[in-house]
Amino acid sequence: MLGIEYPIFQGGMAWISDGILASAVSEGGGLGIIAAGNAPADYVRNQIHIAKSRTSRPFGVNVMLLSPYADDVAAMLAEEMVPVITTGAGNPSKYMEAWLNAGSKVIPVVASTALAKMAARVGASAVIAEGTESGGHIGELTTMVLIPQICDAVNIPVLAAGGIGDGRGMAASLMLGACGVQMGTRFLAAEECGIHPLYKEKILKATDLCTAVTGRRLGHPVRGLRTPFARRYAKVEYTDISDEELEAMGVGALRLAVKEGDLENGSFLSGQIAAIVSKIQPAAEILREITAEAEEILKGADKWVR
Ligand code: TUI
Repeated sequence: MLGIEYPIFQGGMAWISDGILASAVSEGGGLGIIAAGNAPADYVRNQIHIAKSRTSRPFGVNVMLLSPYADDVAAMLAEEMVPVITTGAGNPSKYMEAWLNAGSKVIPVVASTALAKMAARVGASAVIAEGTESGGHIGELTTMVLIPQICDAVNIPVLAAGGIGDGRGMAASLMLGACGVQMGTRFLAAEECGIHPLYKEKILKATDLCTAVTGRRLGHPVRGLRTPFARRYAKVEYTDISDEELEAMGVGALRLAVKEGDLENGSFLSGQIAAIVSKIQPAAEILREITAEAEEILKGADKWVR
């Protein structure tokens, strides 16, 4: 459907997934995805031009639907004719007609069967079902329970996301009914990922219990590493602090992590799978390695069959 070699998407991570990372993943045979995050449309357009200058293979752009610039970014994407548009943190229905008319394939990230069905009804080409193991803004259900339920709910292809970081996760996702995967955290350790070196180091050193969820009180639960910032936030989240003050605490923290490596004040978003990310390597090698691991496991799966 997409003309890619490996059924692996690189998740659109705000401030992180730029034209350089996305083009490296696409050149390597996966689907690289530029994250719009909270950025203005001109920034995203520029990243699209960077990606187009570095690869002739298909790539995608992720629209973060809570962004104040979501309308502008959506309109810009209809002009730029990007092969794939993914969406996150909301319902993309109001943009579907414009994007489909522009010839893009639209693949929303969903965390429930209700939104998956709606996406299919309004013309999505596939959905990415993202479990609560993932980093960033998360839903309630785990990948293990979400994937089969979404597969039963819709007749379009399903990709699995959340908690997948190697060939075991990929093979398991395929067994649950997915036809591909999206990974974010593993690509934080790609050579072409431009995050601050201290961010990479924190991912490589992470252990199983290193992430925590904050932001539930404001309705936007977000998973990240347990850092001083996350601990300060968690400490005041259920006090009498106002919503406005709480909201203000989060502003800029993502940028401080990604660009400055600010260990004290940065918000280092990460999925629960960070502990198995153990080396920095080129994006293309990540794609080859994970696919080879998954193939090996799937070939050996007949040991379970009489
Ligand atoms: O969107 C993400 N991950 C993100 S977005 C982000 S930036 C941010 N900024 C401010 C507040 C919160 C986040 C960092 N990481 N992943 C895709 C995703 N979408 N996960 C869960 C959902 C989701 C949840 C509920 C999608 C739709 C939904 O329901 C919407 C509806 O209207 O039914």
